[in-house]
Amino acid sequence: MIARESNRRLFLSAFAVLITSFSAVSFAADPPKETKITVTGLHCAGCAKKVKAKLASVANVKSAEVDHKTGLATVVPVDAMKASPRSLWEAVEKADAKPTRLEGPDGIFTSKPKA
Ligand SMILES: [Cu+2]
Repeated sequence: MIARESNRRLFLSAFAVLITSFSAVSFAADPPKETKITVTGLHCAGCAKKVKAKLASVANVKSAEVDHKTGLATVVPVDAMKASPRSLWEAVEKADAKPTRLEGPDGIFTSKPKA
């Protein structure tokens, strides 16, 4: 009885490991659709709103959220589309803020992307 219970536990934990590795693989194979931009120079909610509006007006952008406290902007593209990292970077600059890092489907940038 005890042996059978521990076998069951062993089976369940092996199963859990299998499921975990499966989800890790599918996560790694699926690049992020969102773009995260680190922005400096956001002093208040008004600054964040300005950046949000500029980001939302970039082609293929569905929505944008900007948090002035964390300095993080999150941009969601229209389904199956990609927003140009360069255009997003420039949108932040046009809102009088300074992007320092951009991470999205095209990679990680710490200076203005070329495309
Ligand atoms: Cu402000």
